[in-house]
Amino acid sequence: MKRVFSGVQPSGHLTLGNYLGAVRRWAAVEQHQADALFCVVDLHALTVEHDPARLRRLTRQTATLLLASGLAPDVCTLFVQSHVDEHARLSYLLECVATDGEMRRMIQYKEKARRQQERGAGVRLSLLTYPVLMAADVLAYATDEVPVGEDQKQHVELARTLAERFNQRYGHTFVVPKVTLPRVGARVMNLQEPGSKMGKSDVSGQGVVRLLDEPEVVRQKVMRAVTDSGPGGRQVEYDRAERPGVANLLDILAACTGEEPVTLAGKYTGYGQLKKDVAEAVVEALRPVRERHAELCADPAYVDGVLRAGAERARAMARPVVDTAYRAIGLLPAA
Ligand code: AQP
Repeated sequence: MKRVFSGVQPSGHLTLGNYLGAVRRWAAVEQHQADALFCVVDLHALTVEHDPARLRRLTRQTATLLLASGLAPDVCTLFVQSHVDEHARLSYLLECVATDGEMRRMIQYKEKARRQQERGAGVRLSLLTYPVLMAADVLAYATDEVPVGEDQKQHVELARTLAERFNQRYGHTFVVPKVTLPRVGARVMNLQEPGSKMGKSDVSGQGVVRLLDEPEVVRQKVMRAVTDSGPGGRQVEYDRAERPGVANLLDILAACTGEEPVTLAGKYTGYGQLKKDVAEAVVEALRPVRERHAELCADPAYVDGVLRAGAERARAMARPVVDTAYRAIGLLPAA
């Protein structure tokens, strides 16, 4: 059976982008067709300014939301990254095969470093090395496939490069993983700035639909979404380059209904009805998640138990792979 690994950062409240781009598919498909591991990657959330109490809260909330989205602990392994030491152990070895230039080329590093500088904050060294830790997350489990949204594609490609380079220099140690993207919803854009992706650490929040937003808030955000004016007037057309706001709404509706964005575009004569339908489709898609989240919040001991068992299983899988890498690179095993 193939092995699948993917993660989500507890760097903010989970968004519709995280759900349509990744989590929904993990629950509906990946966990049933593979030996699947899903991880709340809390160490990654330390790469930008953070508040310790908020991080603890968000780590628990993220794990609870993953369960609420349908991850089933009897068919997949759900755990918190910092509970398994092997990630940090392997990351250092991979830093010894990665180069400084490779890190500086990462698009997400450039964007996040710029944002930190604009805020007057220093850029943490861990932001630069974050893709190496992500490679360690994936490689420690002999992962075959990494299902992610489009923004993470470059990082998975780096994990492939590092695995191949390590194997070539020190002998076959790592499985070389493949990235898999969803057919629709791979890149959900911010409703207020359709040129930028919908990200959970966006501070203004008006363009970001969060999984726990009340239905009224979801409706308001969708109804206020920026649409496009241009040569076609207010005609509904699916054109990502010329009409990114409308294309984003059609992509979201397509991801919720299973129809094609181009087909959907043909059904509308104006933006008003399109927005209403998108709002209702999103409210309905998120309703079961919000309801299950409320039930799970009433039973924190259950969530703790899932994470404890998940970390134990994950540790048992990662340790032999990481020990092999330590030996392969030339480190003397402890007597
Ligand atoms: N807007 C998006 N559209 C489609 N997929 C998305 N993902 C994230 N945003 C979108 C996918 O969700 C999974 C978990 O994401 P992550 O926690 O690794 O964080 P990220 O990619 O850095 O995304 P965020 O939510 O924007 O977080 P911040 O703002 O903290 O950077 C991944 O599979 C990702 O592709």
